[in-house]
Order: sequence, then structure tokens, then C-alpha cells
Amino acid sequence: MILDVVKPLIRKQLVSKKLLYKPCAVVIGRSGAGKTTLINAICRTQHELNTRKESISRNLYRNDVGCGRNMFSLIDMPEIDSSAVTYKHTFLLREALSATKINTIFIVIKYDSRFGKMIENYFELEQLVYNYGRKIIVIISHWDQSKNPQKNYKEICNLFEDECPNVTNLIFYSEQNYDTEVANLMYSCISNMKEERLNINDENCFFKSNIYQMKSQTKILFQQYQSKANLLEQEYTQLINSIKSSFVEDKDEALHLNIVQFKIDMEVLLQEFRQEYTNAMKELDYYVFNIKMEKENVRICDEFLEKVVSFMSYNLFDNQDPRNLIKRCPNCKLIWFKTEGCDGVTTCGNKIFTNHQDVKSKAFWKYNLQRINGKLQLVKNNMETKTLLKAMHINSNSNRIGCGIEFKWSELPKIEDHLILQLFTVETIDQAKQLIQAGSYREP
Ligand SMILES: Nc1nc2c(ncn2[C@@H]2O[C@H](COP(=O)(O)OP(=O)(O)OP(=O)(O)O)[C@@H](O)[C@H]2O)c(=O)[nH]1
Ligand SMILES: [Zn+2]
Repeated sequence: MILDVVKPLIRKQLVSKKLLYKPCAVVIGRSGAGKTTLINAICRTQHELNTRKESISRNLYRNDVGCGRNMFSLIDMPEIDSSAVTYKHTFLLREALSATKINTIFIVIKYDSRFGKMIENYFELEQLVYNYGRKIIVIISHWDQSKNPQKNYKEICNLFEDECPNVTNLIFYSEQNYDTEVANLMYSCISNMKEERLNINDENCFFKSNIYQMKSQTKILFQQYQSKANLLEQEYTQLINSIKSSFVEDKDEALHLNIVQFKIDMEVLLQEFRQEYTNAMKELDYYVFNIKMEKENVRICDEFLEKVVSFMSYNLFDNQDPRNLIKRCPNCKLIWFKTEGCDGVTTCGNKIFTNHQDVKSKAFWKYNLQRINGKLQLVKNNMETKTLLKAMHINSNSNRIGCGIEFKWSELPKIEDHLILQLFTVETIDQAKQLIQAGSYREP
């Protein structure tokens, strides 16, 4: 076997399973291991590299992966530095680990020619998630620094097998350009593990010495946030229940809009609370307050999403459904057919654009959500009947096309069913789905 230095590798090749929900994994690593670089690359995010800020700006990030064949999200853990295992670190770590259901824990370890260092590094991180050894996958980063990857690959695999039998798999990668492959390898591990809510409580010895009591004032403010968030959730739940049981043309789109808008409203609420209390609290109180709110935000949005998805006639996480794969650019209206990364941030274009225009266009939904006399309601938009201009594969090799703006793929409405039928020259959406499954769709 000839090993390519930069191409990612995996110890045990797994067959990816098709999941009908969007799985989530957490990524842990010591400062400098390359965690942020990895997440930025596959999620197309732009979190600052190597920010050793002790500050409150550190958030509980959950990022949608924007490349590869499958949808999943990653929670970025706080940088961990053995010399500075502060209360904040452990608090954020604990909250992040238990914010949502997790399939996999990725531990990122920087390649070191002294292999013992990597093992040491592993054990140091493993203790944070000790009870969940079965969920751990090790990612060896900086793989380009190996002088003899073919030999080292075998040696490292054997070493981990002997010293850390807990670890069921190893991925080797370096930052060069193989984002899609890394995302696919990560998904193959994730999809073969169950999702579960990790139960990390104060009794866990690691956190014991760091118990902190939230001040009663902070508690009250957090409860205020909670009750506002719950009210919002009730309001939206009422609306989706009424949509479900009444005659609404294109229920799927109306329901999808509710998911997108609910998330926006929840984010606005979070921002309001953040801004209002930044200066009112001591730094540590504010830090805890902020993370607690973020966690609550994630939990409530997940619950709402689960509810709405169950009301829809197709699965929003099915990566073979044309309604998830074909979207219209909100700016230039070009229709894209996407076989990879149908979730996170996408650029309208088949090539990287150098002159980014900052165009703020809004996706055009059939409906609109408005508060009329204080009541949240679904209002129909006036639609022009859309005709098909042209459709392109987003990874097509033809000349540069598209307008270059960025948008979040999963937050755009599906295109009209009749256009999908026209594109695939079929009679039903199911037939289009079959063509996609068979891999026999070609751009017109
Ligand atoms: N040669 C090489 N350098 C890398 C690789 N991945 C990341 N780096 C570099 O390593 C440094 C640290 O990367 P980060 O992504 O900031 O590491 P981190 O684990 O997020 O560290 P914190 O931000 O402190 O949590 C950066 O300068 C990266 O450019 C890699 O695969 N190969
Ligand atoms: Zn465009």
C-alpha cells in the first residue's frame, strides 16, 4: 500500500450508516492540537485560531459540517491546557458535553515523533470523559509532520491497540485540503455509534473540586431567560399544531419556515439577555450565566426541531431527497444541485470567488411569520410562478458560475415540486428520489 502523506487515513475502515436524524459529536484537544483548524475547515466557520483568551467570549459552539456526503454537527470544546484547568474550562466542558445527545467524542492529538507523548496526551484527555470510553475516536493531527507515514501509521495503530484498548478507531490527517475525506471518515465513525445524552454530574471526581454555586441573583435571571424561551417555544408549538391540523397549501414549507424562524428568534432572545446583563454581573457569574443560556437554547431548539420534523411529510435529514438537495440561491436565483455538504454554510458558485460581495438577500418563502395583535401567525406571500432557468451541480467543473454569496443551505426553502419533476423528467418526487439513490441523475 502506498500511503499519501496528506491524505487522511483510518485504522479500521467502516461502512457509513444512513441515519434519519442529524448526529452530533464533540471535539476535544489540547491547545494547539489543531482542533479549531479542523472545525473551521470542515464546517467552513471562521473561529479564531489559537485564542488563548480566558475571556467570556468563549461560547458553546455547535457547528454544522458543510462538506462531505452526510449531515452532522460538531461541538467545539474549550481549549484544554493542563496548567490551567480552571473552573471555567471544566464548567464549559461539562455543559458542552451534556448539552445535547452525542454519538462520538473525538480526541484530537497532535502528531509527535515521540509516540509516548501522544499516549500521555491521550490519557490526560481521556480522564475528562472517562465513563464514555466506548464513544472515543482518536484523531492524530499534523500528520504531515511524520517523516515516514507508512511506518508510523502501523506503529501508532499498534501502540494504541496495546496501550489504549478503549479506542476503537484512529484517524490520521493534516490540514491540507482533504476536508471532504476527513468529514466522510468522521461520519463513518459517528454513524456506527448510538446517540446518547452524556451524564456528567458534579459527583464525577474530575469536577468535584470545582463546584460553584450560582448566585441567587444570577439564578433568578436565568429563570427569567428560561421562562421567556419557554413562552416562545409554546407560541411556535401552537402555530405548528394549527398548521398541522388545518388546510395549508404546502405544509412542509410552512413547517420548515417555522424551524428556521424559531431558531432566529431564539438567537435574538439570547442576544438580548447577553447584552442586558454583560455589565451587571461579575465576570465568572456572567460566564456561567451565558453558557447556561446557550445550553438551554440548544436544548429547546433541538426539541422544537424534533417535533416539527415529525410533522413533515419528508425527512429533512435525508441526503437522498431532492427537496434537501436542490435549492435556489436567494440572491441570483440560480438553482443548485448538491451531492455534498447539504447542510452548513455554502457559497453560491462552483469556484472560490476572490471578490466577495456582501449581498444580504433573504430567501423567498411561500409564507411569512408575523405577529398580528400579538399573535404569531402564518401569512402567505405573493409568489410569482417560478420557471426553471437552469440548474447546476455545485461541484461541477464548468466555468465559473454563481454569484458568490454565502448562505446556509439547510435554512433555504425547497424549490417548487413541479420544478423538481421537470428537472428529473419524472412524474413523482419518489421517482426523483430513486434516480438520486441510483446515482443516475446528471445535470441537464
Ligand atoms: N503542519 C500542520 N500544522 C497544523 C495542522 N493543523 C493545525 N496546524 C497549525 O497548528 C496551530 C494550532 O492550530 P489550532 O487549530 O489553533 O489548534 P487548537 O487545537 O484549536 O488550539 P486552541 O485554539 O488553543 O484550542 C496553527 O498555527 C495551525 O495552523 C496540521 O495538520 N499540520
Ligand atoms: Zn447566487
